[in-house]
Amino acid sequence: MAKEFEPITNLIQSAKIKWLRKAVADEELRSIVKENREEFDMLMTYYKCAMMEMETKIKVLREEFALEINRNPIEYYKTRLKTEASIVEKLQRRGLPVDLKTMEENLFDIAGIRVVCSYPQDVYTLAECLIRQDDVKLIEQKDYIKNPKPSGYRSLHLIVEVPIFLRNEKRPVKVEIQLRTIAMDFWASVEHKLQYKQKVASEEAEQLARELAECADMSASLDYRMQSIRNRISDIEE
Ligand code: 0O2
Repeated sequence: MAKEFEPITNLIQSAKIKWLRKAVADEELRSIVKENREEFDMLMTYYKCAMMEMETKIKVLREEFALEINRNPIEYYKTRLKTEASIVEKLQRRGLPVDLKTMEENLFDIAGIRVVCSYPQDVYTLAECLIRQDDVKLIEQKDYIKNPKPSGYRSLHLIVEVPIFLRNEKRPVKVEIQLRTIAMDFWASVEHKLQYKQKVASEEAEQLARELAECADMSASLDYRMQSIRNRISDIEE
């Protein structure tokens, strides 16, 4: 079945809205952050600590995998904290009030870790290893590998809650984990660049989006083919 592409007028309109929202967000951000600087910084520190907790878990698994199966499913990983402007922009896009309580209750991707694996199987193995740890609580799972986005985007997204241990309290904090293969990561980084190229002519943008969607499908089938070759090699070795 032919894929549906977003009409280019919608894309242009949403780029304009995004720009306007950003301008408003920057202004609103300045006053909100000024009023709540201390509280905001503290909250961001909690997210940073939770991100570090997840990073440690990834590092530990990486070490263990290296010992046990002599092949590391984790190629590389990246951590990131959402910027202040991007937090405000997302709240506004969702029509939510811009305050710290709303931010904490509604945005689950302020702390993020992206883990890149070699094969699709590794993505699920790793996700399972993380979810079954008893201090990790799975809040939400979005499987864009089994159900890719219309753009072609593929990844496994997990929202988890991990405890951080502070001086006088234990606090659960949400972290978004994006797990994907090298091929999915390569595709997402190329496609991400296109999203920010507002000067591309509409026809060209549509053509590029179509080609990218095709590439995503090709890249997915290559991922599974390579995985099957890897499995056959492992069988021979065993
Ligand atoms: P950043 O800088 O990576 O954080 P929303 O964020 O409102 O779209 P939701 O439900 O929070 O909605 O998130 P969703 O769609 O499950 O996942 C959002 C994140 O996944 C994005 O984060 C991207 O990192 C990635 N992503 C999702 N769809 C695409 C896509 O089509 N192309 C690419 N390249 N990445 C995608 P942010 O917040 O956009 O940015």
